[in-house]
Amino acid sequence: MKIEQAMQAAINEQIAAELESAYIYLSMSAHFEAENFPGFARWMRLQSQEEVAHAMRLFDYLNERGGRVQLKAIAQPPLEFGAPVSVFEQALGHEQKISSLIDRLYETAKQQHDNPTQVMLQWFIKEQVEEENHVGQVVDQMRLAGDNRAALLFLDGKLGARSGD
Ligand code: OFO
Repeated sequence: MKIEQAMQAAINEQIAAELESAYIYLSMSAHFEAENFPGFARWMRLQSQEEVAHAMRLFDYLNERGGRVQLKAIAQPPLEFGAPVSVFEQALGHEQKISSLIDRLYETAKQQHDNPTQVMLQWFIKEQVEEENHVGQVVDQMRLAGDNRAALLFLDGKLGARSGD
């Protein structure tokens, strides 16, 4: 069954939100490069790539359902994000916002009695739990490190070891 217009529009909004996430994390990566934290920069670059993959998952799904992908304008991300702890706090706040968008999308799918979209979105609901948990753990570690440069460099090395899968 071809996807309804309202559902299609909501998925297109979510594609834009995921690409906006990618753009924000890429800017955070650039910020860390400029601040000489190559490990944090790599972590954010990989995070950005994950967001593109999320957008593409929705892109492919919409096409599979006979919908029409419509790409939207993406806002320019900030240039500077402050101290490392603040960057990760902003990333956590952003993930919480994305989780509520996914929840809203799921509600729309329920109202539309669109079962395939509900099933597809269950992957995203699980993914958001993981994302919030991962970023939340980094925030906790950053808060423990505080202004201690040695502790921050240790964390930089640790986060830089993140694998690219
Ligand atoms: Fe796409 O999970 Fe983050 O935003």
